Amino acid sequence: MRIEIVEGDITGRTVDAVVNAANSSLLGGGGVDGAIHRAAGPELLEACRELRATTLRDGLPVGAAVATPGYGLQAQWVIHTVGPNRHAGQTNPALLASCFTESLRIAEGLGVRSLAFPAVSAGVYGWDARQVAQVAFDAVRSYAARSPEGGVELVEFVLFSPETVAVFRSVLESGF
Ligand code: AR6
Repeated sequence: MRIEIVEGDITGRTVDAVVNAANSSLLGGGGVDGAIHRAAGPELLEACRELRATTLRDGLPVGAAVATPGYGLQAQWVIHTVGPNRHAGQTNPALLASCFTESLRIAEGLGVRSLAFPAVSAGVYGWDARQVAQVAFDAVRSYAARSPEGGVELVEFVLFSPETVAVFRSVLESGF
């Protein structure tokens, strides 16, 4: 499994799946969630509403992940995950690690070969980008070690700001 760091907007990535940093309602929001919903179009919200009306009546728990089609995106799939909200006292890194691990597990089940993650929880949810990078790389590497035959070949981290790119690069290069 290759890890790459990309600066830019995750909605334009040509990968099999993009991960959305959603909230438990799955009904949209700001940040990367808003951008993905705008780019994918209204069918994405319809698909999320359908999930809420059927399998996810209480919402998507923190650390869990679920897939919908990508609709207007280049990506075939959107994998929605809910990061821990530091402002709500959710400071356990295992919850954040679970977002990456669960997204990979779902991606593998869908036959996804390339996957793009944003910096889950590093925006509105208040986590420090360095800690997100450490948890994310650790989770991805542990997953790859446990699932050496897994189908996901490329994991991109698509980061909006040059500052976040620099932080992720330094963590990756330091071996964290
Ligand atoms: N492409 C890549 N990264 C982006 C984009 C984009 N288009 N837009 C923002 N980011 P956030 P969270 C970066 O707040 O902290 C939403 O309202 C952003 O700069 O999107 O997990 C949800 O509905 C930051 O580095 O996600 C939830 O309520 C990173 O993506 C809540 O925010 C994550 O920031 C989730 O908060």
